[in-house]
Amino acid sequence: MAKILVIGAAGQLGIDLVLALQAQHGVGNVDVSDIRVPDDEGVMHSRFLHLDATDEGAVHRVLEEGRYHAVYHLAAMLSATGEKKPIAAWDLNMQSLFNVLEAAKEGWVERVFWPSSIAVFGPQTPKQDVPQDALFDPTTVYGISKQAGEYWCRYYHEKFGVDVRSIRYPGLIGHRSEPGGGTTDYAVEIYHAATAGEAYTCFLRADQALPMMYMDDAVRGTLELMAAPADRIQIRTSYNLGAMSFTPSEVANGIQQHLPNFQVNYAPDHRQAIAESWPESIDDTAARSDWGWEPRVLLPEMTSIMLDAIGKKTQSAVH
Ligand code: AKB
Repeated sequence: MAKILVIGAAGQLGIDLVLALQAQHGVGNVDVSDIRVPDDEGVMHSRFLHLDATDEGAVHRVLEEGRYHAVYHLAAMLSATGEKKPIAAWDLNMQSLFNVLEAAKEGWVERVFWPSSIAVFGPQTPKQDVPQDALFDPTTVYGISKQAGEYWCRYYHEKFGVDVRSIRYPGLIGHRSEPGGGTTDYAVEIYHAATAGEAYTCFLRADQALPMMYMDDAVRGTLELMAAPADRIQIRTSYNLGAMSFTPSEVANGIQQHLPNFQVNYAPDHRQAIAESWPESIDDTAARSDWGWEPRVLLPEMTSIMLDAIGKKTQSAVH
């Protein structure tokens, strides 16, 4: 069985992706690394390597020794935190990507996955059904780093034959892991507040629509992209991937169908300006036709899944 490494395994996507990779390839074939220990027992069944993704020597040592078939490089600083630490965000997001791309260029890794984001788009991008090659004008350091990273991925593919694949994720919503420093984090926090019987104060406006995706769809899409034959991957920057688009008030209404007393207040903060600069919905025709992408879970089903799963977790923590 081919060996796999996930860099940034302690993050929101990392935890879910590792669990899916373990199920698909066997725990012993998936190594996980991060600068902090992942807060998930299942993830920690894999071999854990303490790794600073910006440390070129350390990353190269691990990849040269590991000879992994695939590396999923997820370490990044997201949009909201990145605005507080712009230079640190740029350094982490770019240096870590170069470290992995260079290792792949050396032939130590066969296939690389690197996440991009809807943050590559900006105020001048159309708001609805953003095409794959829309005008990019990112306003955040995170978005600028993702846009630059996309072109570096394509550069390493075209110049050096590196098999690097990427997805522009919308906001991701899952119940197994906590979000960390993004503008779309409200869409996870709101479910935790609701199941705890608390009111939620949303940091975005009630009517701010954004593209979103249920975590299991995002993980499945990632694995499908990575399993596709190389000649199906026509886009070596990053694929648009859509699922659903909703506003905070639509999520709140959905939750109130299950928990009628749930209350939401709105106190938009600095993240509102970031959200406003992003599109509301995504055209993912290329992903659908190149490698068969199709979302499965939409808002009503996701709401039931999230409330149920977080509720059960809370109950088992109490008992
Ligand atoms: C963020 O909000 O920064 C991320 C993203 C959309 O890439 N969730």
